[in-house]
Amino acid sequence: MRITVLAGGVGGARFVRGLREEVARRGGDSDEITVVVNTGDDLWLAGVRLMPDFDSILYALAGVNDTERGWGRAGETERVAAELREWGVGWPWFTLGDLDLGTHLARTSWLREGLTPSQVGERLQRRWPLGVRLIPATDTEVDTHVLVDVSGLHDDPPSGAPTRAELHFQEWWTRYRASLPALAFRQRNIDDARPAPGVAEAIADADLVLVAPSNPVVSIGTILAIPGIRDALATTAAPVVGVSPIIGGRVVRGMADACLHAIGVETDAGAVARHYGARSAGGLLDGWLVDETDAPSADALTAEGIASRAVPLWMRDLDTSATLAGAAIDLADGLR
Ligand code: GDP
Ligand code: FO1
Ligand code: CA
Repeated sequence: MRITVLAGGVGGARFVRGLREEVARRGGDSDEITVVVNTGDDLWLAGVRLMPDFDSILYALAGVNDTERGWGRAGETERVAAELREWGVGWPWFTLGDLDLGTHLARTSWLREGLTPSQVGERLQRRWPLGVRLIPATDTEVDTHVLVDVSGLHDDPPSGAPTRAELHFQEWWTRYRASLPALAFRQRNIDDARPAPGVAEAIADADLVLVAPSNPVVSIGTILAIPGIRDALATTAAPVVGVSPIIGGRVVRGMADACLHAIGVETDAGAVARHYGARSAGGLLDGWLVDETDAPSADALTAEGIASRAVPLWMRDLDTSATLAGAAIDLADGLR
């Protein structure tokens, strides 16, 4: 069975690890799993290109990730980062670990040789036998920027000082921990972006499309904003089943609630499903998994055209992640 997953970083990585495991347990071929990865978090910093969500999934599937922090490599050291701080290069609040920098240097070197980001992604995957295929959603640089209200940043701002600023998503997220009120998210160059080679085909030719429990705004939202991807999702013969990143009205980790608030969507599993919309009504989803604590919303959503089931959504370890992925496969089977 060919399965294509839309995914962001940590939520995406945990889900895909579970999916790879579940497909293997069912005797299937995990080589038939394609992961379309968000590229909105990407940035140039200290002369190198970072692709944080791609790297989070790459490292997690390779088993070399830092499971505590959720990003970067296990056993990391930060000697180069300390030097960069001395030189005043990069951002002092954004740490480039030594092992991780090796990845960024390799990527940047290949980009300089003329490879596209998706070709670079292919090379990075050759190092570890991931068993699944990762593709960045687009080869165009669509770095997300956040329009923020900075009026509360200083106690006594000079009169006439601007009240708004546009920051790279990473500055808003890591420096300000999403605490500056976000007014809008903008992906640079998004109108000129195209899906990376293989992305539209992976959606069109899939037997099942899964939407990982990833940030609905800056991870999944960015993938969906790439011209051509929504069309591919609307026309694929495969069922499209999503998993809620919200459990009992709260994000499991991170600050996705600040992103949802900015676009006027409640932090609620049902509200996120309605934001994605029923495929039968021009939206994204045929099916949706909510946590058992949100069971009442599953019945309401099913009545609205999004077949929903309540199952345990906490991915505590490989086993619970695999069981969750299995529930998504089973829900899709019931829709065929
Ligand atoms: P990021 O790019 O690292 O922010 O990761 P993603 O965009 O892939 O996913 C972030 C989302 O994953 C957050 O909104 C979390 O609520 C969600 N998430 C993390 N762990 C779990 C989990 O165990 N279960 C579910 N359902 N969602 C989770
Ligand atoms: N997140 C942080 O909170 N602080 C950091 O210093 C940091 C460095 C970093 C370096 C490389 C990388 O791939 C990711 C990194 N992250 C860091 C995670 C990242 O900023 C975000 O959590 C994601 O982009 C949001 O999905
Ligand atoms: Ca991300």
